[in-house]
Parts: sequence; C-alpha cells; structure tokens
Amino acid sequence: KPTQDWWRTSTVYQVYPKSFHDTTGSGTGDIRGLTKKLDYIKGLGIDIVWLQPVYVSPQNDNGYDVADYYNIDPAYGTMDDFDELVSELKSRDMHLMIDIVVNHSSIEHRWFKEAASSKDNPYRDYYIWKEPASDGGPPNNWQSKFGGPAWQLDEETGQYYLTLFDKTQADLNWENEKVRQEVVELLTFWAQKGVDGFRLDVINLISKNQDFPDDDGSIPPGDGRKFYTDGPRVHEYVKELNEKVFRPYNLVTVGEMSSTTLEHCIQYSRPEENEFSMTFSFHHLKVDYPNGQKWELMPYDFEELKRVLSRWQIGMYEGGGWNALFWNNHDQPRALTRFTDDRRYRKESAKLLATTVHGLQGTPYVYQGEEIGMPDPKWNDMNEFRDVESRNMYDILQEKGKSAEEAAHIISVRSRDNARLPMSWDDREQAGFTSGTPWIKIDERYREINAQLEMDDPGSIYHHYRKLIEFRKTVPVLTDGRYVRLDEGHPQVYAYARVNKQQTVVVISNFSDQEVSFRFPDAFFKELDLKAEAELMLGNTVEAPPLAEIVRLQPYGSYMWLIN
Ligand code: TEU
Repeated sequence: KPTQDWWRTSTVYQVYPKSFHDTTGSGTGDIRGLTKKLDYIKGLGIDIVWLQPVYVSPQNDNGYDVADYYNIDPAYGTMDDFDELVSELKSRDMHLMIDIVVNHSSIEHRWFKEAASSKDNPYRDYYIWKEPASDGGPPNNWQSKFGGPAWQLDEETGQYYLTLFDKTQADLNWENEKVRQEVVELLTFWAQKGVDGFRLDVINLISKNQDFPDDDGSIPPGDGRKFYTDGPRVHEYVKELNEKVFRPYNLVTVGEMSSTTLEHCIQYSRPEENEFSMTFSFHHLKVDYPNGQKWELMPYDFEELKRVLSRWQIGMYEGGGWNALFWNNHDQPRALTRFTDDRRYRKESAKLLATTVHGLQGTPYVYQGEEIGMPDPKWNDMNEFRDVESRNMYDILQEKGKSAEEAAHIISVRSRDNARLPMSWDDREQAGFTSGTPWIKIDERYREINAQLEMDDPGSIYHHYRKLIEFRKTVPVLTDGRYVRLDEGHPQVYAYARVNKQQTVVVISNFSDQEVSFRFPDAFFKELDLKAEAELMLGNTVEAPPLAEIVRLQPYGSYMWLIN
C-alpha cells in the first residue's frame, strides 16, 4: 500500500461507465471498455480512477439505485471483468476508487422486498417507515431532490417510506445497527477485492432528525433538508466506518456532501477526526442559482464564485481539512459552457478552468471529457433527455406555470444529461464510443472535439491537464502552500497565490472575452521579491505576459508562474 496521505499529490479521473466506452455494441459503456482505455488515462498522469456504480441496478438513476451491493450488473460486465480492471490498474501503478451508495438502496433490493412484505419482517427497520398524516397524506412536508414528495405510500402495509431522491430509491435507516453492520460488511468485501478507496454518495444525509418534523420554510429552500443534512449522528456513523474499514485497509475516501457547511467539512476531513480523507462540497457550483434555486436561471455571479472558492481554501487550510477540487461531474452541466466560452475561445477556456482549479489546495478530480474540452450539447427536444431528475422537472416546471418552451430551455441549461453524453474518442461513427446505438445521443461536435485529436496535438487541452497533474507531484507549494487571494473584486480576473517558505506560485485567469489589465496589490507585489525571476509554468496563449506589477491579459488568458 502507498505511504500515508499519498493522495494529497494525486489527481483522480472520474469515469461514468455508462458513457465511457462500449465493447459489446450494447450502446452502453462497460468495465472492459474502461480497462481498454487505461493507457489513455495513465497518459494524463492520473493516479486514481473513480469508477461510478456498476452494481446490479434497474438503472432508474443510472446505477445510484443499487439492487445488489455484491454483484456487477451484466450490462457492465462480470466480476471477472472487475477483477481484471483492478489488476490492470495495479500493473500501471494506478488505484481504484469505487462509488458507495448507502444513503438509500433501490426498492428492487431484496432487503426492501423483505421489508415491504410485512410490518414485522426482520428487514422492516432497514428502511424508514411512518404512518400517514391525519389527512392520510405523507407523514411530513419534506420534498424529494428530484421533485415531488419525499415519501411513497406502500399500499400493502399502509405506511409511507422515505425517498429523498427518486421514488425507487428508499432511504436506509442508519439508526438500525444492523444496517450499519451491513454497510461495514459490503465495504469490507470490496476492500478485500483490492479497491484502494471509496467515494461515498450523499453520505452526509444518512442521519435524520428522528422527529421527522415538518419544515416551516423559515430557512430556504424549506424542503426538509435541514432535518437530515449533516444530521445529529452523522459523524458518529462515519467514524465507525473509518475505524472498521477505512483505516484497517488504508483506504482513500471522499465524502459527497450535499448542501453541507465548511465547519462540517473541516470535521469530516481533518485527519485527527478519523472520518474521511477529503470532501466534495458544491457551494461554488450554485453561484448561478438565483436565491439558491437550481431551476431558475441567471448569469453566474463571478465575485461570489471567487468568494466561495477563497473561503473554502482558507477555511480548510486553517481547519486542517482537505478539499476534493472539481468543476465538473455527472450531476453538473459542463463548466466550459457554464462559466466560460465553449465556442470562440473553447481551448483557452478549457485550459483556464484547468489551471484555475489545479492551482488550488486539495486533490483535483477530472471528470471524463473535461480533459478534451467537451461542452454541453445542443438539445433539440425533450425526448433526447434520459435523466430522471430532468424528466420530473420538465413536468413540475410546467405545473409551476412555466410554458413548455421555458421549461425545456431551463432543462437544457440545468440537466445532468449535459455531462452524461458518451466520451468522444475519435471521428468514427458514434465517436468511437459504441458500434451500436448509444443509450443517449453523441455530442454533435465530436468530429472537431475528440480524444484522438487531443492526444495527437502537443498543445492540446489533454496535454495541458497532463502538465498540471505533473506539477502537483513536483511542486510542493501546490500541496502545502497557503492560499492568498490577489484580486480584490476585479470584474473579469481571478488571481491567487500559493505560498510557503521556499516557493510561491501565482495563478491569474481572465474569465472574459475582453483584453484586461490586472494590477497586483502593492503589498503582495513588494513581498513577491521578483528579483528571483518568475518562471512561467504554464499558459494558455502563444504569448504569455511577463509577471509584473501590472499584467495585461488576453481574452480567457490564464497563467501559472513559479517563484523559487
Ligand atoms: O448526487 C446527489 C446530489 O447532490 C445531486 O444529485 C443533486 O442533489 C441533484 O442533482 C439535485 O440537484 C448523488 C449522485 O451524484 C447522483 O448522481 C444521484 O442521483 C444522487 O446522489 C442519488 O444517489
């Protein structure tokens, strides 16, 4: 096993298997498809591959509805394919992180089938059941994150069960120590199969306020989340998993923290707490949500973006926590389209986003396709969408008074499907993803945007990522340096430094299509001691400006300098 904290200089590559590479012609990706592409991923300098769920699942939420935690869904292959992936990764000195979805299971899981069969079934309390309210309706007013009530009525036994996500994803009852024991056992099973880490899905939602009170709406969004987000026993439960599995197997772990706080993330990820290695938080990806509302649109708030990133950099550094760094994942529209220009300045923009996040403190995550500058696609009609959340919201938005066109537009901007199109490998039919009919459409720009073109071009986005990933291993200040924000509210420029006793790295990015000037704060510039010539580590334009008190930046210009 690698040395302690080896993952602080690592970079993780996130694989959405359904859309990565299909070797059977089924139209969906599979495990062998990933194994065949390991040299492509290794070529980036990636250390850890995060494989999203491939367990037995009815696929209502693309595998985040698990029906059997111990077996591979035939759509993705076999356990032998999984074992081959593990050994092929190890032979390349790479590591495997798998997705663990234990806030809820599919209602197809045998535990749920048993539980729903009768009130006194021994599995009944594996889930959260409540009597109907006096009016016969749901026990409280909590809302599902995919729209609609968070409770489903089981006619058989006349009780409701909790479903914070899709109605086929039943929340597990973590108050029940048998459930906690089941989770320890399944984690141990996969650890013994040689995985090196876990990504734990919405793990901060597992402890619910046992009164299950109505949400009075006094704190937005008023959907009940304040009664189960970072709940009363969550840290206790996580410490138990750490003690029984994470630590004994020296695993790297990342908790996905829905709607969390900086204070909790410090506690979840400080080594002394023995909980997780690091946490995903999402506040920087809500700066284009008007009043936190995902399903309303507004241009993103650039100052708020910089404020949130800075707050988390400074807070986690001072608190001893550790950030998972990312712009993209399978639940978010692609940052290239969302925050920059995916047309005229696509290459500069993709490199700017990479430089901006890879200069921060934490472990960076590269979501499949971002390393080749894949954008959001152009959507033509609602039948092209697959995501359960998007399909639900299309109806709900219209029930709330939006026209069909307005609802379709909002969905096209916000849908998680924006990031779920198959990887564009080359300019063959179906972009080299499948020889069959893809489960979701191929990006219409695949002939100009694909992995083959990127690998062949030394000045590509792919090679920009490769250099950044290498820097994380070779430039210590990127790991331990203190973060200093350098732009004091500049309307287009984000500038920061990372500082330790030996080195300083300066990162400046122009998030606009205008040429702009940036002036360093006097104090910092004097402190910089530029006599020790600043070395340009990486830029995204042919000509890079010299590092000086005033820097002139081209449209979407982004530069990283090292001062030793
Ligand atoms: O995501 C949880 C999550 O925070 C997002 O899905 C968000 O709540 C949703 O997009 C509503 O805005 C995790 C997985 O990443 C996601 O794919 C699953 O659908 C979800 O949990 C349920 O397992």
